[in-house]
Amino acid sequence: MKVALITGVTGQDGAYLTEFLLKKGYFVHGVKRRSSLFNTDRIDHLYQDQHENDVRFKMHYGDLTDSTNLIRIIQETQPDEIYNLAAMSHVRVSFEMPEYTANADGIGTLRLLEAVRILGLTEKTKIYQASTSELYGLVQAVPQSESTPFYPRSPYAVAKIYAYWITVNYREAYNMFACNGILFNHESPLRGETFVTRKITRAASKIALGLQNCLYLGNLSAQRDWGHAKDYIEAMWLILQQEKAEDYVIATGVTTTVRDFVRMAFGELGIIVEFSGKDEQEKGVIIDIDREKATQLGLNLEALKLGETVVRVDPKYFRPTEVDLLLGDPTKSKTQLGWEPKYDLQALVEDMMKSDLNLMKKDEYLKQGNYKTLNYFE
Ligand code: NDP
Ligand code: GDR
Repeated sequence: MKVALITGVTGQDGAYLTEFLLKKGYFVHGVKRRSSLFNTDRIDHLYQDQHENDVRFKMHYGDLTDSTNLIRIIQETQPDEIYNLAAMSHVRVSFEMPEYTANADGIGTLRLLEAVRILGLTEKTKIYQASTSELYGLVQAVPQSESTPFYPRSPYAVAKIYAYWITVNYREAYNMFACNGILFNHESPLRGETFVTRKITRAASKIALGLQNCLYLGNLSAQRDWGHAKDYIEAMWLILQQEKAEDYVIATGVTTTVRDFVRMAFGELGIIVEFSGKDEQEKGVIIDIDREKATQLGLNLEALKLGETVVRVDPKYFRPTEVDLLLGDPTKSKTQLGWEPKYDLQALVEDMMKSDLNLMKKDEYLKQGNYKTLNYFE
């Protein structure tokens, strides 16, 4: 039985990857941080009673900032494959926590590579490093491929560029099977609530149910190449199944503005939103409602009014330095890995909207019964 170790197992990608590897027959070890509240929501459905016989999923307390802990976990688990997904992954927050981000995302990767080397596992253990399209940062060329120069624009991206190069260096210096997946933005119903797509799908659902009046966003003109996390975790696995360790871009090859993502999300509910105004004064207004669809979906038609402003700009969400345009060229991954995404953007938005509308309906129900409802911190 193959053994995988996943850091960041409690995150969006960790959850999908765990499910994927368990289905493939792997034994999966996950590294999770100690927290004062349960932080395993995304993987609770995969939990197995540890006293049963055929347990294939085990969790270990750990942190990318703690070398000895990583060495112990790797020694105990002797993994064939390590997927290093753990990171302080929010770009805007990295401006507020630059030192921690460098430590966890940058040096954390070094700690992991060094642990494998110290333990003499360089021939046995393959390593996947979660690299990112944020490395491209300030646009040098589009579409962005494996040979496009990097120009990071945030403490997060700078930390990840260290992780990228130290992975390449350990591959070259110690002949390790260590690879970078340069993944463009990927989303899903499990996406963290403060990333822009999930913030939009949650808010559109709440507005349609009369639970929120307006959605406040930052830069509406930013363009992202958005795919579905379920497709992207499969690429991670494929990268480690190749004969030779290499780095790959994983992307859809289509880019869209935040503004258009908002339109598509509301569009799923039969609500047509149009934008007017410039910069901080820009706003999104309801210009049409498909009442039949809205009724079918159980929306609150009394709360939805033509001419109502449902999106505004709040400059607090602007970043000190922004990444304006990401558009990936997935030619290498398609030809070499045979990777083909199943979801396009429309299918992704549909999946997220369906899930969040259901979630918000449950929340409305709980609210009516005076039970504890979801957290709304941004
Ligand atoms: P999430 O933010 O959903 O998950 C991050 C995971 O890392 C969580 O399990 C988190 O734990 C854990 N973590 C954070 N800090 C530490 C630490 N110091 N030690 C151990 N664990 C830690 O990210 P995603 O699943 O979206 O992304 C996975 C990886 O891929 C990340 O490295 C991200 O930077 C990278 N990436 C993501 C892309 C995307 O579009 N999603 C695109 C390109 C790269 P907890 O649950 O306790 O917070
Ligand atoms: P990103 O994702 O920074 O690309 O990093 P995010 O969804 O946070 O932002 C995408 C774009 O939307 C703009 N934006 C807003 N963003 C947020 N979060 N909140 C807002 O209100 C808002 N308004 C506009 C942003 O300015 C940005 O241009 C993600 C993370 O998953 C990283 O870990 C990963 O490496 C990259 O994707 C690829």
